Amino acid sequence: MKIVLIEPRASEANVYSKIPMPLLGPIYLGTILKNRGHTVEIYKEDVSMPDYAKLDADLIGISILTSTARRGYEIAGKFPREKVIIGGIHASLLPQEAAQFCRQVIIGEAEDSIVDVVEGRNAQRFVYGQAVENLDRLPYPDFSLLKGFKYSSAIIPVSTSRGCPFDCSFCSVTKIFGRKYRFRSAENVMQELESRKTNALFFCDDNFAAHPKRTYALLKFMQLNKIRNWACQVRCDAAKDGSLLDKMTAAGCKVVCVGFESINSRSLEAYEKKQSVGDIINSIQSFHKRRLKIHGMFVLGGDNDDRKTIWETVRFARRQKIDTLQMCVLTPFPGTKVYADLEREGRIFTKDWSLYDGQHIVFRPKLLSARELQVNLLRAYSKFYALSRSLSLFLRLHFRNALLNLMGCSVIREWKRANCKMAWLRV
Ligand code: B12
Ligand code: SF4
Repeated sequence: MKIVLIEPRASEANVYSKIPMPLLGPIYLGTILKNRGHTVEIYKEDVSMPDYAKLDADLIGISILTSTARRGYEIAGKFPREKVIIGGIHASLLPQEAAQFCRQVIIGEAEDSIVDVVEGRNAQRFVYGQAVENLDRLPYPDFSLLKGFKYSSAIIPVSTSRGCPFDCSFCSVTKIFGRKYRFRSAENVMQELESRKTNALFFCDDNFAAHPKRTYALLKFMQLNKIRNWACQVRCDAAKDGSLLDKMTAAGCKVVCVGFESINSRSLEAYEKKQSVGDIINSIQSFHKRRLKIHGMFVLGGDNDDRKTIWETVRFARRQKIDTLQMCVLTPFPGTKVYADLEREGRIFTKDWSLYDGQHIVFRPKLLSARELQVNLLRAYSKFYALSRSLSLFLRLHFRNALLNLMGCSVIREWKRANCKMAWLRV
């Protein structure tokens, strides 16, 4: 059969727009189907837009996040319904909604059900995918299936684990992958890394260091095999283990992406993040001591945040020399505790999913208006990613950060232009 898998384009410019990294779900599924002898093409619309007028396939599979769901349904509408299946995070959270646009929805992890669905042995409207217990048995994702993807110059995502033992109130991860942390063996990951001829890797695990013993074993392999230039996502508790950070640095880690979430301790508590502002500051010092660059991720707009919190966050990021900054507004993703609370209180004012991208306010905040939050967020971003900061970084010979800051400037400009179309938000 000919199968086409599609990752819909992002709804708007975001801090990652210049980094065309695919979701791994469609690549894993495409690889499994290819290994079964099917002909597979994968499109990530942000990388290569299919010619829909000419696109023909026996089956179209669409992978949706909440922010890309609207576009995903639009794509589904271009094909006869009996040819379309939908999966991914948002479809797993709201399967009834997705089912209106396709013949079948796969809920959750789809590796163990995709073949039966594609080959017609499972025709249920809602297919409940099983969590893959032994991740070592999955094939290594084949990126050659992804149309127009410039592998040699791209940052290649690698997933070494699924699930997260925490359960932050705004996060979708545990709703799909569960709280049980499952991980691949160090040997299995290393074999994948050896097959990847690439300059840059991103471990897209939500919590790369959650199982220290496995992480240490993997880092040892990586150091021995001279793997260089990679980034990962960790919680700030990882920095409490100095020897882990030393090993990460020795094994080629360059950037840590850290969910700091807030410098407002009441917000950290409300998000059930189980970390303190002190932990955040200590971790920044520990990361920087090892020359690890920090991509700091914050969430703004919770019930304890006001206008000042936004500006204090930017000042904090500059003072602490956080290298790149992401400030998402609190977004009530369906299935989360935040969604349940705001929905119960009648504070969600739009269910246009394309606005659920962490950049648009979709609910009424408590201590400031939605407009104030949106406008101040944009201004705060402009302040951080100012042209003058690029210049100053450049003059101090921090070329990487200067370049990233310039990219940030350009994304914020694009984003401001898009927002200016909305009269109520004119800034
Ligand atoms: C890597 C990553 C990114 C990358 C690349 C993302 C991209 N191309 O969209 C970057 C850094 C750019 C990014 C950006 C964003 N991300 Co992001 N990201 C991730 C991360 C960490 C890993 C994704 C991944 O590869 N997972 C592993 C694979 C195996 O899982 P999967 O793709 O979901 O696939 C499985 C199933 O869903 C299903 N499936 C998937 N597709 C399909 C298709 C079909 C047809 C079928 C049948 C089944 C199926 O089967 C797959 C195999 O089991 C996830 C967290 C996570 N654990 O998934 C967050 C996550 C997806 N991101 C999220 C968010 C919010 C965003 C942003 C909106 C904002 C932000 N936080 O920056 C932007 C928007 C991006 C966009 N596309 O518009 C949320 C999404 C929540 C939601 N309800 O939609 C997540 C879940 C994180 C979270 N904490 O909640 N992200
Ligand atoms: S935000 Fe991070 S630590 Fe919290 S539940 Fe989500 S993945 Fe886990």
